[in-house]
Amino acid sequence: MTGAGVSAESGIPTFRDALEGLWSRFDPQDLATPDAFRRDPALVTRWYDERRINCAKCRPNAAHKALARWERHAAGLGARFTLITQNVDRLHQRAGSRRVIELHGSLFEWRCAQSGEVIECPPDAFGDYPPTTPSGGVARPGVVWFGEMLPDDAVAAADDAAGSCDLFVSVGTSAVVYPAAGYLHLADAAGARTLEINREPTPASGVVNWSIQGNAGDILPAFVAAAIES
Ligand code: BV8
Repeated sequence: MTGAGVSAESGIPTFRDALEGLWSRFDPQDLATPDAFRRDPALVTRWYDERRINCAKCRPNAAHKALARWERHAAGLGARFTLITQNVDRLHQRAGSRRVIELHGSLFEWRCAQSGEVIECPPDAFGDYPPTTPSGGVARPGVVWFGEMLPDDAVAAADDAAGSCDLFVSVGTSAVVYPAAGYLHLADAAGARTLEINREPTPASGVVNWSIQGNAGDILPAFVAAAIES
């Protein structure tokens, strides 16, 4: 399972990093909520659209590519590999990962907040905020906000993978946002070995079998290469 730390080396700020420029006066947790969207849909949709445009300009890093390599190798062995991500930047898919469970949705899927109709995103910024939809509603990003339920299909797939794996690896996450942070504990309780790769200690560090501190972009490629070539 990956968190924003896996995309940090691609230039995408994590929630923990102070937001830059216009957004530096905001706490992302105050913007990533249905209440914030109801209060100021223009501000919230502008923030998400700027993040969407920034993510589209960023490129997958060595950590994303190592996970895609691991998935291809597992497929070749007929072994199961499941990538669960909290990230909304679609960099795993751009790195070649085929099966990605997006627990928190995606910046690249917007829908009408009234009708739920999925709308097409322009290649560049929407420009008007909040964007309006063909049915005359207001568009929202297809991400899961704090206080919103995670998509049922993603939860079911993540439950199944975490509950039946031999090894659960948590990479680049502060392990404080639930229910995502619970999957490591679910895997541990189901008998999996657990590994954490993160730049700093987290609440999961004392639970896992192994905790490696450092950059995902350095550790994951080395770990996957060693596993594949061993
Ligand atoms: C839910 C999408 C049921 C949006 C995100 C009170 C009321 C309501 C809910 C709650 C409540 N109390 C608790 C909750 C539950 C709440 C929650 O967990 N809150 C936390 C803050 C305590 N969860 C929810 O609301 C979830 N829904 O519970 O529904 C419900 C419904 C109603 C009422 C009650 C319950 C929904 C949570 C999803 C929120 N959406 N993202 C967007 O992107 O804008 S979460 C978002 O923040 C990210 O997706 C990520 O998962 C999370 C944390 O962000 P970051 O810290 O940036 O990232 P990350 O955690 O990955 O940390 C980065 C780590 O990487 C750091 O440790 C850093 O050291 C490390 N790192 C940095 N660089 C590197 C690195 N590591 C390695 N290499 C590097 N180079």
